[in-house]
Amino acid sequence: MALLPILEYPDPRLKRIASPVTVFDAGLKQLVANMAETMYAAPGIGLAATQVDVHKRVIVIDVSQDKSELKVIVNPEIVAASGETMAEEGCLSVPEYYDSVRRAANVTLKAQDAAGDTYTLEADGLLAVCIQHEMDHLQGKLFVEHLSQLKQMRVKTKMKKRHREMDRN
Ligand code: GNR
Ligand code: NI
Repeated sequence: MALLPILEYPDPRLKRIASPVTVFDAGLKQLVANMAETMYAAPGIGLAATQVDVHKRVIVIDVSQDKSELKVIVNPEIVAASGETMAEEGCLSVPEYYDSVRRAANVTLKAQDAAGDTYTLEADGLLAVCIQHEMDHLQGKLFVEHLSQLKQMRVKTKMKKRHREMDRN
């Protein structure tokens, strides 16, 4: 297994649109294992392949307290959504910035696992929010793009400062 570097906003590669997975091979299982290890190490509750510069429709999520409920989500589709929620979000690609985003409160997800088997999942609470956050990544969209232009400008400035400081060290 391996830890994968996570792209940070405003890296243009975070804007790429991921392609559906068509081959369910050992390489996919390796990617999933590496993404899970990277998510747990970060630590985060979700990770989209886009964030590790792999532009395929692959997500890992684990919202459990004890890291015991890894969900592998390949080729996700939201087939039903209802309600509305505003929750504070963060993103491994936008470190140290948190803000509230409006999302559907309940989603029904259709997806495949790493073996290619199709399943459906009904989610609410943090899991529903995380699914929507990760699926945005696969479309090249970050949670900060749900915020006002002024906030986006401030985040971009803050991130550029962070990267300048990182480059100095
Ligand atoms: O670790 C993460 N926490 C989080 C909290 C609230 C809403 C969404 C998330 S996802 C984030 C990890 C990440 O950046 N996934 O893309
Ligand atoms: Ni994110």
